[in-house]
Amino acid sequence: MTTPFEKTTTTTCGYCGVGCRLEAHRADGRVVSISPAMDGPANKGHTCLKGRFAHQFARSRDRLTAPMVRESGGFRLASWEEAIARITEAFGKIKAEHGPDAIAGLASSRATNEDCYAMQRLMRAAVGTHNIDNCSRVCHSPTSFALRRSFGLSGATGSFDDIEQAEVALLIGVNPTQGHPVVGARIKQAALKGLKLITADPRRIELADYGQIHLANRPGTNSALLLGLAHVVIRDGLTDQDFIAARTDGYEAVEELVRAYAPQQVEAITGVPAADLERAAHMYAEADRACVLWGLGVTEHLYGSEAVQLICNLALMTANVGRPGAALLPLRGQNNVQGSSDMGALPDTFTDYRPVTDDAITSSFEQRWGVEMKREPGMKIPQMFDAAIAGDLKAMYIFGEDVAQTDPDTAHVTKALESLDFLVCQDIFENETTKFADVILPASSFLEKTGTFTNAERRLQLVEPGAEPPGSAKTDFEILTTVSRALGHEMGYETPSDVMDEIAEMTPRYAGLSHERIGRTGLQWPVAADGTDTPILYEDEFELPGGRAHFAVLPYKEPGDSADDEFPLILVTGRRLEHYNAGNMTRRTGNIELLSGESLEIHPDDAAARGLGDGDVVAVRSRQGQIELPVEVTERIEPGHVFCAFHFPEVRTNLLIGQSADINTSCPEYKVVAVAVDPVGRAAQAPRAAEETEPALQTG
Ligand SMILES: Nc1nc2c(c(=O)[nH]1)N[C@H]1C(S)=C(S)[C@@H](COP(=O)(O)OP(=O)(O)OC[C@H]3O[C@@H](n4cnc5c(=O)[nH]c(N)nc54)[C@H](O)[C@@H]3O)O[C@H]1N2
Ligand SMILES: Nc1nc2c(c(=O)[nH]1)N[C@H]1C(S)=C(S)[C@@H](COP(=O)(O)OP(=O)(O)OC[C@H]3O[C@@H](n4cnc5c(=O)[nH]c(N)nc54)[C@H](O)[C@@H]3O)O[C@H]1N2
Ligand code: SF4
Ligand SMILES: [Mo]
Repeated sequence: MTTPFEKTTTTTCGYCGVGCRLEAHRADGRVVSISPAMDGPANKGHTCLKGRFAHQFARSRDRLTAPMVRESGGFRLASWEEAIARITEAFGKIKAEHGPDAIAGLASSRATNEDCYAMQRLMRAAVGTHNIDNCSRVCHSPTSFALRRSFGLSGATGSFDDIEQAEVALLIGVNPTQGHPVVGARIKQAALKGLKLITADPRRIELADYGQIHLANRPGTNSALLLGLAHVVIRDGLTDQDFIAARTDGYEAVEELVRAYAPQQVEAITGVPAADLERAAHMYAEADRACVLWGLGVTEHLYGSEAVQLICNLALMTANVGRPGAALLPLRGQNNVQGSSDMGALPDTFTDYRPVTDDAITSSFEQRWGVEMKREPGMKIPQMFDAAIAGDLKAMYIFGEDVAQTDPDTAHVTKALESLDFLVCQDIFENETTKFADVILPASSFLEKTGTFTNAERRLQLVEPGAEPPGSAKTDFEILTTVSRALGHEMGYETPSDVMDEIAEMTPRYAGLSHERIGRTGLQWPVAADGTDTPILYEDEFELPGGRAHFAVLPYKEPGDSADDEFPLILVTGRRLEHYNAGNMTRRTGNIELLSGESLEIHPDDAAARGLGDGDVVAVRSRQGQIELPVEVTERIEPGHVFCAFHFPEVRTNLLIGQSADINTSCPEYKVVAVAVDPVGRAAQAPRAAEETEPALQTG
């Protein structure tokens, strides 16, 4: 049986940074089914259960379909004119009384490059402040910082295709079969064909079963592990001295530093048996082509950015960078978190990470936009919340981010949002954050807009609409350009393609980008004026002075929190296959039947010590706050540790997370929280659904 679709549009998945190319099939004016595009360079004809099935959210009755404004403690529907007038009035008053820096904005890493560029322009040119940030702050900002320090550019050095070309892959603090399932599947396939895998994770992730060596290091000890690997590589003469001499600086000091990290010493810190560390170092360094993949298990730590620099060290000393099959692949999280940062939705940089402190750069944007701007960076997200509580920040414009659920220290975030005089939220659903809004603007989902996303391989791919936004909702592009015009700054774009043309004009490394050139298969930046793109970075030179990469000399330091008598277990937070971040989208699809609530994973020994069985409800208490949820007793997790996700607003996981954050980038230490776990009662049923219900999701 064939379904009579009205139309099929090829687009790019709006969930994760893999960037699968999809065919969206339309009937009755709506996207009713999705299938993989066979020529997608990242997915090669595959998708995961989110990309393929989790599009019902777009048709959900809960979608925002008209603007809403606050009135006598609640919300009422409003016209676009009234909603926008409230924004211009409030922003105008605050600017007049307190200056433009009393206003801040957040761009959405779920939205397109064009939307994010328009958002940073709105804040910089229409409002007049560099107070603009995006959620890469709480995700891979340490990766960006470290790659720029060590190699020069903020992006993966190669492509997913390098996975199949590698002999060995080291996966550290990343769980691709859950977070990036299509890449997870590619790794599995490659492993079955001979790719050797080393996994490093306190939990035994699924890919450990496909690998040769699993290193179950304690949370927060990655740096010690990486220094230990470097110790063995150097001690056993496995370095590439020609590469080090020709292309790098600073190696001698690293040789000196790693002497203190002999395998026995590293075992004492990390819990990883010395013999396993030795084997892993040899496997990685003896391979002709080795990749490293990492994720939040590396970045969301007090010294996350330093750990990424130590990954770069390891690749440099073995010459595993700048060649096919030898790539550093940070698995960036959201569909466009690479792009939102590339586009300058950051308080300190314009497009391509060029600093606002650089007079020539800022002048060029001043001329283009006809405004004047400061040469000092604006506030990062945590500084915005602190400033709101201190009374210095009066208004925020939050575009596609649910900070009241996903940012750390929920009590602090909600206090900050309450402290604001005025909050605008632009989203596709009401969420925990919109509860604090004064104006809510109804936007479009990725299935209803035109533009581009940049995936974790630096690849820009087209997004094309399969349907119209519901009701009087508008595309993010239309909303942002209209608000900017109302604030007195005409951006002058007719379509998102015009935005891309400006990005290319203003950014030498993106000079050859245009929607037309991006076409069906995408382009990986840098893109030269003639359209040549760059699947592999640094083949000849690094993008640092003299073209040389930089070794970092960074000793191991302890994580910000540690277990003690009162808080004897370490909580690691992360994600689950069925749900996505704040869950606002996946909770409104059939995925809710696959997983309807959160549970705390606990090892059988720790459960027995507390008299806990599957489904028992516990109170989890940290130095910061307390939540309640049922337990799942499992050997997936090591004794002494517990794990839960943050996809369900009723659980409020982030009440437990404190203010501790990466020293260089303020990325929260989501991965190490000392907690006490005590029984409070017995639940009727553990939330994980017993049956396999996936077929029920096939609506198309
Ligand atoms: N299904 C689904 N997919 C998603 C998302 C989602 O919510 N749901 N979110 C997207 C986003 S925004 C992101 S950023 C990515 C994240 O994807 P990943 O980077 O894979 O993120 P996590 O699963 O949070 O953490 C990865 C692993 O780090 C481990 N870990 C924790 N602490 C340490 C440590 O100190 N050392 C080591 N070596 N490992 C540690 C955890 O046990 C976990 O298995 O996923 C994206 N994809
Ligand atoms: N405890 C704990 N907390 C974490 C993490 C963790 O590992 N542990 N991980 C952190 C990480 S890595 C991340 S990236 C953050 C993610 O945190 P968020 O960015 O807050 O989460 P998302 O669910 O990705 O998306 C936010 C909002 O975007 C809206 N949205 C989606 N598409 C569009 C669109 O096209 N237009 C508009 N206007 N809105 C849209 C959704 O409805 C949703 O409300 O969470 C962080 N929080
Ligand atoms: S792997 Fe990521 S990009 Fe691909 S379909 Fe799944 S969520 Fe979408
Ligand atoms: Mo993320």
